[in-house]
Amino acid sequence: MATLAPPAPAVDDRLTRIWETPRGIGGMLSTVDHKTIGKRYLVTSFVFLVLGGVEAAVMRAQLIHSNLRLVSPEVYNQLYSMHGVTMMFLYASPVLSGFSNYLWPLLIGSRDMAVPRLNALSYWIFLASGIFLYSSFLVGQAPNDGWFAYAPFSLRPYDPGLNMDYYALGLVFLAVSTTVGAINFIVTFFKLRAPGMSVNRVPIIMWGTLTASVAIIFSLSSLTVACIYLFFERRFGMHFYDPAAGGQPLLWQHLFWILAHPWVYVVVLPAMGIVSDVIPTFARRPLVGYTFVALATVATGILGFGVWVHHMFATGLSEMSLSFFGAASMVIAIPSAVAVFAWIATIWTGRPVFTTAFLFMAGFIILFVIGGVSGVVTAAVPFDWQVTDTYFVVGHIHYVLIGINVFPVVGGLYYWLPKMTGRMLSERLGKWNFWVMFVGFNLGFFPMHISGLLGMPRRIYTYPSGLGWDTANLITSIGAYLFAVGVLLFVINFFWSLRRGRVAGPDPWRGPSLEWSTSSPPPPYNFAVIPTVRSAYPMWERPEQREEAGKEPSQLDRGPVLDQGRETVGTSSLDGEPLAVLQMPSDSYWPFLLAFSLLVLFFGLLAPVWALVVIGGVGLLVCVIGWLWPTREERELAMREEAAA
Ligand code: HEM
Ligand SMILES: [Cu+2]
Repeated sequence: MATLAPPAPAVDDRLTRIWETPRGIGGMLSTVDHKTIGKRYLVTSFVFLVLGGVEAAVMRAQLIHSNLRLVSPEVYNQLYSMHGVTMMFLYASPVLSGFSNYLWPLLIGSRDMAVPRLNALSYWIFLASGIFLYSSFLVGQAPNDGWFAYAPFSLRPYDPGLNMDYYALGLVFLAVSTTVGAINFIVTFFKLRAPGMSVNRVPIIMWGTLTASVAIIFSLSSLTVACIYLFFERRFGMHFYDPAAGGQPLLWQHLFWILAHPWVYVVVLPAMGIVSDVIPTFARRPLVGYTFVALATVATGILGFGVWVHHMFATGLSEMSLSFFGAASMVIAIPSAVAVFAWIATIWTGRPVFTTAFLFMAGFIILFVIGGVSGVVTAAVPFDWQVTDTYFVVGHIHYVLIGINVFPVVGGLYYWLPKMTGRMLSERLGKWNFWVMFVGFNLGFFPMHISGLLGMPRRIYTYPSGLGWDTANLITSIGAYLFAVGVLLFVINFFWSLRRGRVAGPDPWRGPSLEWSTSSPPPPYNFAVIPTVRSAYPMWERPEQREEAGKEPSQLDRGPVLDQGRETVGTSSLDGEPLAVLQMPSDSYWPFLLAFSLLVLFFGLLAPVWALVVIGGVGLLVCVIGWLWPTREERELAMREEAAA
């Protein structure tokens, strides 16, 4: 079974046959390959970024000048609400799942994620819930109460359409996907790392995604409960939030922000991980303070649970809790500062190569500091009272979200797309791409702080002239459009590279980690042999280092081959000691069918058409049973194992 020599070409063929997904629609719907799923996540979330961007573009057209009537107030409400929901839930977090899904097995020398079928399920549900939420535009009733959907506005008497039913059901639906994805990441992190890859040797993006996944497991149920309550209150006349009937509007705010503040870290920590992994390649040296950055990531995730009330400073809570949550919100800046110093020190002491990917990471550091400062100042309660619900906050959240998510994401794509497609993007167009985005972004979003300080409230569809807001809004809109041009340049560069890009080869950047040891794009089985890892930067071990007495080198081309079926090595949680050969599942239609049943079920609940609910429910049951029903091979395997025992 396990051969220890470099494998012959015949082995490659055999592995390809074992791991390849058949072409055609059947293969498309049944594949569980993490690389395909990762690319789907990336493409789908980019489509949502563009949709959210179109909504933003309409808003910025409406606000470019005072007293415009391009869209009605009702449409404007739907635009900013769907913009927020899209960007937060359908773009910012799924795009990072795309990176992690594609990259993790390649970073840890594995052949797939730990639970590939759940992985496929999480993608299909993500897609289905996105379609569900966006179908609301077709009936002209998109969510219209902001992404944080405060009660009592979201209750039936004040908002009678389907709008907030879409919101409540859509987010419960999407939560299934997110939860399943998080479980997959956590198990993969602890069980599938290559032999020898102890936890202090994993790339930082894995710490980011692990922390985000744990945060999701602990907090997402809070939003799910909040949305179920909301749906019950709207549909069945229960009273959770309506004060007239003894409900508590603040209950919604607590439940929402207990998820939504950690969510900020869900959409930034893996992105910060991307930065920590890309900077060393172009600074040509290991990350300064690896352990501190990893610990800072985890610390941020933990502290992130203790600050949600800073979104509620203006709600009349007790002074004691204001002081506590204000202080906690300041403390949480400390681990972020640790990471900033580590990045700067890495660049400072390295020999930076100014590629496009590097520029995006360096630009990110600047935006991160600005967004961090405008965040820390709002942790001071009296200041927050002044700026809450003004454009100052809109400026702040975009520095954080675009600065810490979009910039690392685009930079990360410049870095890893050559691995995914086998082709380089244009560096020349890339430089334009960066500068247009960077200038456009600052031009667009910095003046928001000023209009906010001048008192401009957020979520208004227009404003009278003569309040001193006109110039800032004009500049903001121009900057926003320039930024959009920057994103467009990226899309152009991507399509250009697919046809004209230089062939990348396995390791175009001389990267340090395992993904660069395999071809671009990687074969279906990722690695012909499972590597053994002895350092955090296995591709950077110098030959003389390998021969140093007592220093065991990493082994990238010798090791277990595992070509008797879909197999990979399972290792111990901390040290990465090999424990078992794991059987990985085959492709399957069940995840797709299950997601589809859920879609039917959710549309049934929305309409409400109880027949659809029943059909969807029965479909769900059939899928679960079919999924768990052992195949013939699985039964045979079980019998063989029993016989051996
Ligand atoms: C071209 C890029 C973008 C532009 C021009 C833009 C513009 C805007 C504007 C004008 C608002 C305020 C609407 C209002 O209060 O009346 C807004 C809100 C918001 N944006 Fe963006 N945005 C962009 C990208 C993003 C991205 C990438 C994210 C997240 C990753 C994001 C997240 C949000 C959130 C969470 C809100 C709050 C929505 C609410 O008040 O319910 N935006 N955006
Ligand atoms: Cu917060």
